[in-house]
Amino acid sequence: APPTAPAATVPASTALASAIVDTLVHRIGKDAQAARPHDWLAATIFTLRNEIIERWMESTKAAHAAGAKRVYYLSLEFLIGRLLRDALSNLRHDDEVAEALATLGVDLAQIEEIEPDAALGNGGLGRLAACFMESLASLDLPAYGYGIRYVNGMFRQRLDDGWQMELPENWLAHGNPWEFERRESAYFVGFGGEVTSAAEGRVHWSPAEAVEAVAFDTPMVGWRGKRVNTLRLWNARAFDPIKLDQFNAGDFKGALDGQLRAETLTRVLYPNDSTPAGQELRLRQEYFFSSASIQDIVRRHVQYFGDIRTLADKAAIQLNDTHPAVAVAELMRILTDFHELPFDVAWDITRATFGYTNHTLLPEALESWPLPLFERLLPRHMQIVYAINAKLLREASKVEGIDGRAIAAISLIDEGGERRVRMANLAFAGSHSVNGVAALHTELMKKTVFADLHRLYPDRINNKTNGITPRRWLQQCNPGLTALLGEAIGPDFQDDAAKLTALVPFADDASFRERFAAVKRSNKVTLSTYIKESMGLTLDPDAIFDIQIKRIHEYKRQLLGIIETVALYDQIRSHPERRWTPRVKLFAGKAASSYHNAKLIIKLANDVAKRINADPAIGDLLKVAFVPNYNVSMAERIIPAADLSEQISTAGMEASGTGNMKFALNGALTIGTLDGANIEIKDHVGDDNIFIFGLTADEVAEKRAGGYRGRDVIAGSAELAQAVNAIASGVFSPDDPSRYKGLMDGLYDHDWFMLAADFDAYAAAQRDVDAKWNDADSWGRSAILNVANMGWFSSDRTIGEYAKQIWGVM
Ligand code: 26Q
Repeated sequence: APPTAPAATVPASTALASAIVDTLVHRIGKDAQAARPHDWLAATIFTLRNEIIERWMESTKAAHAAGAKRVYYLSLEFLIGRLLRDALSNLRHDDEVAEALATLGVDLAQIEEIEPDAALGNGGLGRLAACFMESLASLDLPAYGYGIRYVNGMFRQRLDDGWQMELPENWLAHGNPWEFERRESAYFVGFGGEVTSAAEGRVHWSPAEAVEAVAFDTPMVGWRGKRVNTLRLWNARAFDPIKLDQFNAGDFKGALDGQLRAETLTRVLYPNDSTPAGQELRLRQEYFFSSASIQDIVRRHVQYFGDIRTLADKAAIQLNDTHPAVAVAELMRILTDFHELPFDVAWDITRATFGYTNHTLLPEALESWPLPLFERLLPRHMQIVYAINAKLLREASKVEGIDGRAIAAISLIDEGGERRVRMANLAFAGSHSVNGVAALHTELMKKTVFADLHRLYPDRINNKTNGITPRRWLQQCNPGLTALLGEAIGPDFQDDAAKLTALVPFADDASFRERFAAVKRSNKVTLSTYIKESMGLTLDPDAIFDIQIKRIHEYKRQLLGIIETVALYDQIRSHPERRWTPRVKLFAGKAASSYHNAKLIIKLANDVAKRINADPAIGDLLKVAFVPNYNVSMAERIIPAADLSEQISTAGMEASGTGNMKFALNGALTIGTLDGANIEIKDHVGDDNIFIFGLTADEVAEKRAGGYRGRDVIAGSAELAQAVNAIASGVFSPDDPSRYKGLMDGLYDHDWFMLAADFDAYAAAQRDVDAKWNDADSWGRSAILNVANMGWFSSDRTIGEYAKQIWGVM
C-alpha cells in the first residue's frame, strides 16, 4: 500500500485500516503478520496522533493570534490513566477505529487493555488535576499543565498472603507514543551555592550544582476534539552527561555520577499522600519543576507580549496544593534579580498571577521545610522568603485585633522548636485567591488552619467544589448506561452534564427502571467475570455490590467498613433463620509504604475475606474481596458495577472526595458521613436518595474537646464489642492471634477517628440499605435520581468557576 497521510480528518474505515498498517510498517518496523498486541497499540496511537497534532497546533496558534490569557496548572501529580480510549472517544472515532482494526483481525478493546496506566499521582489530588486538564480543553480554554515525568509512577501493589508489597511500575518500558520530547525547551535549574552582593544593591546567586530540565509534551484532547492543550512534564538531565576525561582515566562510576544524580530527581513519585517525610529529594523535585515551569511561562510571556509587567494580565498560575509553592519565590527571584523590577512591583505581579488550592486541613499533612535545609538548597529563595515575611508581618501588625499569637501564626517561619518554612503560608501570601475544594472544607479553612491569615485577608479564601469529567467517568467507563441515557433524554447531556436533570421524570417510569436495573446488572456481571478470572472468587451479581475504594487512611475509616462486615458476619451466623440481604463487600486501595496501620488494615481486610468466603454457613449471603493494585483503570472497571458507595470518613477530615461523585454519577447510592462533598451530593440528590449517618464535623470537634473515650462507647454497644473482640483475639488471624491486638486497643484508648462513636449509626444505616434494596422500585427510583442530579459535579462546572472567578479567562 502507498504511504497514506491522514489529514485533518481520519479517513473512512478501509483507508483508516491501511493508515494503521502503514504506521505499523514505517514507524514500528513490523508487518501485520509479525505485529504483537503492543505493536498494534502503538500503531493505532501514532495514527490517531496525526489528527491530534493538527488540532493541537491549531489550538496553539489560535490562542497566540488572539493574544489570549493562558492558564497554567502546576501540580506534582497528574493521575491521567490510559489515554487511548479517552482520545478516541473525545474525537468520536471509537467506532471507526474499532471497525478498521477488526478488518485487520485486531480487537480494539483488547489493545486498549494493554496500554499502561499513567499513574503519575497518588490519589484524589492527582486525579483532580487530570480531570481539570480534560475540562480545560473541553471548555476551549488555552491551558498548560506542568508536572514531572516520573520514570516510576505510583508503585504496583501486590498482595503476598494479604500483605501489601510494593513493586516499581515501569510505565515507560514499551516507550510512550503519546509524548513529544522538546529538546529546544530546556532550562537550567540550580541548587545550593551562595549569594553575593553586586553593585547597586543587586545580588548574584551562584549555584553549586545545576541540572537541565527537558520538556516532554502530551496532548490533552477535549470533548469533541474542540481543543487540544499541552501537559508539559519535566525530565531532569545532567548538562555534561558523561565526564569523558574521568571515563578515560578508568573512573567509570565517577564519570556517570552527575548523570545519575540528575536523573534521580525525576526518577520516582513520592507515594505519600499525607505526612510529608521532609526529605531533601522531595524539596529538590518541587523546586526543579517549579523553576522550569516558571522560566517557561516567563519566556513565553516575554516572547509573545514583550513586557514582563503585563504577566498577570496574560497568565494565571494555579498551585495544586503547596507542592509547587516555592514557585512564588522563584517568580519573585526572576522578576527582581533577572528583570530588575522593584520588590514591591514584583510582589504585586506575583500575587495577581498566582492562585492556591488547598486540599487538606490535617495539620500533619501541611508542608514545612527545616530552615537550614531550605537555606542550603535555595539560599536566594531563603532571602526572598525573609523579605516577603517582613512585608507580610509589617502589614499584619497594622491590623486591629492581630496580636502576637496571630503574628506567629501568620509568619512564613514556624518558630516553635526547630525553625521551619511554612509552605501553606507562603502560597497563601503569594496568591490573590486561596480556595478550598468543597463547601465544608472551605468553611473549616477559615475557622482552623488559616483563621489568622483569613482575618488579615478576608476576601482571599473562596470555595470551588471539586468535580469529575463525565467523559471518562460516565461515557467511557459506562457505555451501557450512556446508551440508555441517550435513548431516554437524547444526546444533549454529553455536551452539558447539567442536562442530566431531564432524567428526573424517568425515575417514576417502571419500564425505564427495569432497563436501568438491567444495565447495572450487566455491569456487575462484567465485573464478576473479571474478579473470577483475576482472583478466583465467585460473586453473586444479584447481591448488593457495596464498595469502598480509595487510598488506605485511618481517617477514611476502611476499618469501620471491615468491623461492620465482621459484625454482619456474626449476625448471619447467629441468626441463620433471618432473611438476610446478600452482599458483596469490595475493598481496594494502596497504603503509603511507611504507613504501618494502613498496611495492617489491608492485611485485616484480606484475613476477614479469607475466613468469611470459606465459611459454608454463609454461602452467597456475604462475600468479601480486596482487589489488588487499585488504579484509574481499576476504578473505571469497578465504579459502573457499584450499588452502594462507601464514603465514611470522620466528619471534617475528607476535604472533598471525588470518588463519591463518580459512584453517584453511575447510579450507586451513597452511604456516608456529612463530610467533604458528601454534603453537597446530599443537597443535590435529595435526602431520600442517600444514606447519611454519624457525627457532624462540629460534633466531632466537641467530642474531642470533651474527653471522648472509645472504651465507653464500645462497652455500650454489644455488636461493636463482639466484632472488636473477635478481631483482637485472633479469630481472623489464627496463625498470629495477636496480630490485630494493637490496632483494636487503639479503638479503646485513642479512637481519634471516632470509629466507635459512629459505629451503631453506621450499622443501622446499613440495615436501612438492606430494607431499601428489598424494595426494588424505591432503590431504582433513588439510583436514577442520583444520575439525574449529579451533573452539577462535572469538572466543567468547577473549571467554569475557576475560569470566571479566579483566572479571569471566561
Ligand atoms: C507532600 C509532601 C511530600 C510528599 C508527598 C506529599 C503529598 C502528596 C500527595 C501530600 C498530599 C498528597 C495528596 C493529597 C490528596 O490527594 N488530597 C485529596 O485531594 C482531593 C482533591 O481535592 C480531595 O478530594 C480529597 O478529599 C483529598 O484528600
